[in-house]
Amino acid sequence: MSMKFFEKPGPELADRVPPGQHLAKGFPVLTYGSTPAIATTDWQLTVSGLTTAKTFTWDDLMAMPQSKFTADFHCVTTWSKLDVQWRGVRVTDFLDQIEIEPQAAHVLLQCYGDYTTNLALSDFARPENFFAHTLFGEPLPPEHGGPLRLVVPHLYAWKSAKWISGLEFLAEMELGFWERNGYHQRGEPWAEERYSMG
Ligand SMILES: Nc1nc2c(c(=O)[nH]1)N[C@H]1C(S)=C(S)[C@@H](COP(=O)(O)O)O[C@H]1N2
Ligand SMILES: [Mo]
Repeated sequence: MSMKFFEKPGPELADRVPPGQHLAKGFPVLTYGSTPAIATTDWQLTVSGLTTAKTFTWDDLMAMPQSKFTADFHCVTTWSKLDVQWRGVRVTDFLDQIEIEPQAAHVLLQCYGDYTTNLALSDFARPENFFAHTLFGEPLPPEHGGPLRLVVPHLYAWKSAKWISGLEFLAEMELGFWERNGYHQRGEPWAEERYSMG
């Protein structure tokens, strides 16, 4: 039996698929290292840096406004998945719960399992970004970042931190794991910001 994992997008989808990307079959898992196991009863999200330090529990998160999202997902290794359906908490609704100091211009995202990735605050604090706990109507599976991951649809998916555990607000940019290892600081797929030129 022949297996075909990637498809060239047809003309009707060409404007949805950034240059150099192919449509994935299914939803691949891409993790550096092992998959952490976190029960929602143990789960916490801490905000630190240029904000009042605060820790949120799962119940705190569930008490925030819940929204549905449909978003395209672009991994820098060249696969894309269109119309992924999620539910969770809009980043801007989450940010309504905290006070960020005016000098904050960047955020370093921290994860269970030690992965990090960085975003400009202007790329993070957008209404189309969200913390997801549900994928296609099911609790977000651990391998896709459950119980909670960030999704940042307008940037390559390495910015969509799985098993998110912390947000550190910073005045200056601090590079995350892949950004320190040669990936682009921003990662905009339509501009093919894959690797850093530095
Ligand atoms: N904590 C953590 N988040 C992560 C990663 C990771 O290795 N660890 N991989 C990133 C990369 S490179 C991609 S493409 C997406 C993959 O998400 P998926 O496994 O749900 O497809 O998660 C991103 N978030
Ligand atoms: Mo990726």
